[in-house]
Amino acid sequence: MYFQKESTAGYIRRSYSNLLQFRYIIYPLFIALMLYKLTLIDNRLHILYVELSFLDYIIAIGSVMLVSFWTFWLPRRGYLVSLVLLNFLLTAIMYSDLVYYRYFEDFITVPVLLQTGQVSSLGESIQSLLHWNDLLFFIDWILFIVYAIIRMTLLHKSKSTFHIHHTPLSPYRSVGVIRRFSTGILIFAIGAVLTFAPIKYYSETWAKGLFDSNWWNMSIYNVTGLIGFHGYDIYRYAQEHLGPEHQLPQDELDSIADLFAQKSAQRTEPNELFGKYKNSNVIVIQVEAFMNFMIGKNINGEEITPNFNKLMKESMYFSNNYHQTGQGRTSDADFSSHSSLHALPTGSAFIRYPDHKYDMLPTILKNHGYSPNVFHAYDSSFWNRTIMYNYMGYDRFFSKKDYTIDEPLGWSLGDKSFLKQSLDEMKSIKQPFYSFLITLTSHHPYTIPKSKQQLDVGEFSGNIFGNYLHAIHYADDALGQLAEQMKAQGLWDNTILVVYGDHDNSIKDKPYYEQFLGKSLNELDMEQIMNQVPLLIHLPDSSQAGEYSEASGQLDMTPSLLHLLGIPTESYHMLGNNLFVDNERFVVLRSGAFTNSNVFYIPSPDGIFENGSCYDLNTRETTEVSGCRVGFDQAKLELNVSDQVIQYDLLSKLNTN
Ligand code: GP9
Ligand code: MN
Repeated sequence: MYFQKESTAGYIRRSYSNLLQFRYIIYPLFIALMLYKLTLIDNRLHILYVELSFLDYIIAIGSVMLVSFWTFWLPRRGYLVSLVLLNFLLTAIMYSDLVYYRYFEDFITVPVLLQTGQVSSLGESIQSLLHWNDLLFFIDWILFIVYAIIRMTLLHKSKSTFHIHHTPLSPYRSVGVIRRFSTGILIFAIGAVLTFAPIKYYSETWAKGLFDSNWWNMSIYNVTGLIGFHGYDIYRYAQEHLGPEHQLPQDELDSIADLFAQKSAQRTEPNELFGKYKNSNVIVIQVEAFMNFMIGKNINGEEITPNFNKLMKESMYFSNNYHQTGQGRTSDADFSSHSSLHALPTGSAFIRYPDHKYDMLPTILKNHGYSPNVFHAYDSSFWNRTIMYNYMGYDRFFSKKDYTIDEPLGWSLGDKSFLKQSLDEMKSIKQPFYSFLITLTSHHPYTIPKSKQQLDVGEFSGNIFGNYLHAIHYADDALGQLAEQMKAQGLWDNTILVVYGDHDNSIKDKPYYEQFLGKSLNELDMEQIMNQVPLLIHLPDSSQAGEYSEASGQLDMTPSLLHLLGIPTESYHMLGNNLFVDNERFVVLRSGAFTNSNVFYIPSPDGIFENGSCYDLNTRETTEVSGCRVGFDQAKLELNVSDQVIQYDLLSKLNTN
């Protein structure tokens, strides 16, 4: 007989040494691998001020233990398989985060996952975001799979010699189960201490208040690490959506109402422009990735945006205008421009809270006799548009299915045909109308066919920056045709035309811009380049034409248009400036950066005020950071109020006058 009776002590000794060999060698290996990958991702992210410290490693070890402690509860084969699967899962999460970050400068969060259509539609873009040396993330997979196969084969063979000990009736088996169970609990407890003790320490010292009023996921990551960030994100989402209805204390509601009253007073001034264009049609074109740095610029003697430059001569051109978008990109630009509220710190308001109450331009105009329509030749579900546009009060959303795809280009229909077909549609829309058009051809990664590349981009030929210039040149051509068609259709003299860019182009490499502009650029230059988008307003009589260099932003569009149309805004809850009154402007970006006419504050990724840079706009050099303190607090207040309004649906609760 091959099995003999074994003493309890002997069994425990043997099972203990098995565990030592098996679990306690494999497990540290698993943790080491995860640490390696977390370090790798942190290096690849290149976030300023965010570097892994000793305590961050402790948090990382703790959080890996927290997500893996339960594997100890499984028998050895299940244990091994689940560690392999966990490795796969965590690697997939980390790597997806990295790719997503390269494009959006943020991590994948629950709200973003609810936009899976979004991520898969990026298609070609995603490919250009994958780098060869990313393979370093996956080298262990092959080794691990080979190891697992060998290990399992060996286990299979050896199992027959031990099978007597695995019968359910064996008293020794329960000893093993208890040991496994208690080891799992111990790992969980150690993991919890290693994770939460340093986070608690951080949040009571330099990261104080971060979890109460976060406006940037990078700051959370800086405290919690990547696994902790995802844990927090899931917790935050569950709290927002599954918990009881949030009740803000009355004094907080009062201070929110105060801020809106203050903003309302600042934007209200019945000057000669108020109502000057009452009942004019309004056409707003939101141009994809249309940035300000190349407006008026040449490459090899050719203008990049000749049509926009021409339009500028008879329009108001706001040359210090900012996009205020966050993770929701195009949808954020749309949201902020129409609601005069800030984009959310995480995800897109279009997706997270489409059903909440906002004072939106299309609804307001509809109530004043306008026909509001929106045009975008792409799948209507993207950015949850179908649902959101319904709530925004549009009569109709003309999406991809409403267009003849006679100029297939990039993601969908080329801008030229898109703008032409949209204007054709407007012939049958009752005037006055409000038409909002979103272009798409100049979308990342900007590869348009050679036949459509009209510029000589010289040294940028074949790279993404050169492709960007080509795509913008094409979009500009489409704008030129639109202006001509408006004239031909008799719309030029009774329509306010607004053109602005939605956000940056996601090309962050400074050398491209230095090469293009022919000068070296400092932090302030780059911050402005990446956040400035052109804004052009053509008034029906071409009046007020000229360059306006005072700061402005997307939140300003709705209050400003309402002023021109003579619609009082006192009762609306808007945070933007009115560009047609003489008032000091304050523009806050979603990152917490802000500017007025004197300073530009660039926050630090760790969220600490003192680590940010306060630039004096006269010298364009940094000045004492304390000079930005008041603005910093105001920016934070405005972002917080906006977030609360959106998240807690406050406009449906606030008194509307
Ligand atoms: C797609 C378009 C692109 O409909 O709005 O969105 P983006 O990727 O720029 O947010
Ligand atoms: Mn966009």
